Amino acid sequence: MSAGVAPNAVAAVSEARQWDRLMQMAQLGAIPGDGVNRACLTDLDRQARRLLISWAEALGLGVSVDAIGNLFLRHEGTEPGLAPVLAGSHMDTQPNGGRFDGIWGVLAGLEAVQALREAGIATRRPVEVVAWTNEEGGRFAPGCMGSMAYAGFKPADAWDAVADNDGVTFAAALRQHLALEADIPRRGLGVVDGVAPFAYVEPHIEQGPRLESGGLDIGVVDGIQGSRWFLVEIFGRTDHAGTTPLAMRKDAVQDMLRAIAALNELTHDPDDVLRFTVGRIEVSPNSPNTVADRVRFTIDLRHPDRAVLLARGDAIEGVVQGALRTCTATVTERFHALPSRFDPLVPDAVERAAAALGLKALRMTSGAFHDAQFLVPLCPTGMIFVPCRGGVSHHPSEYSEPSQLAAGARVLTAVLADLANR
Ligand code: HGY
Ligand code: MN
Ligand code: MN
Repeated sequence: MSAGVAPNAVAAVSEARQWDRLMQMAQLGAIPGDGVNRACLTDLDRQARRLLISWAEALGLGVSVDAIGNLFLRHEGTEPGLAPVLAGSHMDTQPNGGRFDGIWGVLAGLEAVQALREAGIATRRPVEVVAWTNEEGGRFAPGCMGSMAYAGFKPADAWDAVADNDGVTFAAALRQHLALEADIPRRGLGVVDGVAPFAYVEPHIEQGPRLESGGLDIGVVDGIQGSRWFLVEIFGRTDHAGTTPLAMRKDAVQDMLRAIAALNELTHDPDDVLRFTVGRIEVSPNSPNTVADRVRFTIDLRHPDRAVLLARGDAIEGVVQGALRTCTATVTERFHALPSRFDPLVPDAVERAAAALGLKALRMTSGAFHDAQFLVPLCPTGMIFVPCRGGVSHHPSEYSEPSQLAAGARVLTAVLADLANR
């Protein structure tokens, strides 16, 4: 079914309804500057999920949750046994996040399904809107736990011992979360009864400047660059800041500075393609007049080329160890997502739908990681990007126009009408 075949479903997409739902969600964890701070597996996360479920139930969608908290909203097809088409994203945000990253993809899925139902478009295949658990990795590292567990990259208990800043483990937070959602029907984790999804489509804001600067409406995402996360822990000794000669110190902060300076050299890229970020630093005992005996810092390394990502990432441990002068250190890899390319099925469907709707589209690789990359081994996968102002994301000023988001939802509606009738 081509995009032109479902014009009434596309016409049933409501810009105002989608925007209103987004603004209601943005109230759950609102922070100054129009931002949102809604970490995974918190009361705020559960309030957002309950609000989403209330909209889904009003539509008659089937609601279910799996063992790692992934939430599914099912629109039944005329042939229920067929593999479903999945569409969605995540609902958790960064601590200093915006109103659109993740949540728009979930609400676009709901909007598209509602438009299909209001237009009376029957789909052979079921369509399931999905909200993946812990995509951001801000509270519990790494990100994409829900989609990784669903796709079998890691067992669901792989991160049980990971703790947040308050010492709460992922296992304890998930246990509490599932208990508080005990009334929601359960489903198996991952491919249930051997039926893998037919396809997965993830709408998302671009989180970069290319669409806006090119005056474009839609990003036809055909791949995602690779990401690797590391945790570096440096061990020294506490000493008195006033009496201990510098020559006698085992100062974890000073060795951290040496290690980061050496890592900056390792990751220097004159073409500015490689991404290297130290985003979190913890110092212990964190006292002005005590020499630090322990530092933990994170590394987020990204590159679109597999060989470069592997070579630079594999060199990190040696560079850190070589930079230390008085302390010892451990380097632990916590996230390993190689660059992924999408099967043409979904990107081609997105491109056709954008063209049929008269939207200007660009094929592109995503610089941000997404749950979509973990669905790639399971089924044909793709993403629909819409522009965001100045390319800004992971910041309260993150913004996309209601009309841009509605255009994305219309493309998704056409793509779902296409794929769910294959
Ligand atoms: O970090 C990322 O790429 C994603 O936005 N969580
Ligand atoms: Mn996101
Ligand atoms: Mn994000």
